[in-house]
Amino acid sequence: MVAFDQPIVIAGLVLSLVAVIIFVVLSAVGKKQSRNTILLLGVNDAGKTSLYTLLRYGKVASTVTSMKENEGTWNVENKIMELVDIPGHARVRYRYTDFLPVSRCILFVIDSTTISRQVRPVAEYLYQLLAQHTVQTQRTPILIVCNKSDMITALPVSKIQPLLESEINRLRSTRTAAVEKQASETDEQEAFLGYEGEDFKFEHLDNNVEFEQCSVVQNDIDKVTQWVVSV
Ligand SMILES: Nc1nc2c(ncn2[C@@H]2O[C@H](COP(=O)(O)OP(=O)(O)O)[C@@H](O)[C@H]2O)c(=O)[nH]1
Ligand SMILES: [Mg+2]
Repeated sequence: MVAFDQPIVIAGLVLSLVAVIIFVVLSAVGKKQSRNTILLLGVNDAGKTSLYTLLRYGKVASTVTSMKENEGTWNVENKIMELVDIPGHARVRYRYTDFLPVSRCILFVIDSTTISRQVRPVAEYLYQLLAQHTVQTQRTPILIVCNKSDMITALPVSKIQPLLESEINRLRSTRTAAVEKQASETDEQEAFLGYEGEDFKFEHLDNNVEFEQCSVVQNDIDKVTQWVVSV
């Protein structure tokens, strides 16, 4: 029989409670701090590896198409971040999902000069990313980096954003129809992106999704750096 009215027992209970609270708080803080990875995603040729090199080494270097991810540290404003450049090839890009739990933010790089022609594969990649459970629950901030703004053929952000929104809208309607057809076979249902009954808009998402244009070859990436530091 335990005597709950004895001071020593009460003190013991209080101490264990305090220990549990401290443990819970510390592990929550630790989890947040451990999210210092910045993911560089996007289809092939967008400029991910060029941006990775520029951020890490401060200079542009020629890149080679690789099937392996690049990983390394980046010191910015006294913070040490982990940069991960995931190859855009459809067969290997799924590996980015391993990094989502530790991702602080995502730089989704697109080539502004080819986006009109490439909007379908780019929107498919982006859709898949936005529908990830971890991206939704952690509300991972995403910057759509509209690269190659030095080229005369580069589309401005004001055109790129609505282009992607209408393509995601199209993808969403075909996917919803497909999911409804299969609903009886699988329980797993993909979260609906945006508001039902309304055309898709990035601002309907819980995530902070922003756009910036930049030129990696001209070392014009200040807006990208500022965004990373601010989120
Ligand atoms: N004009 C222009 N070309 C760029 C820029 N950034 C990258 N590139 C070129 O785009 C090509 C693909 O770059 P890369 O970094 O390998 O793309 P990745 O496949 O996304 O890693 C290379 O030829 C780069 O030199 C840019 O800002 N402007
Ligand atoms: Mg690359």
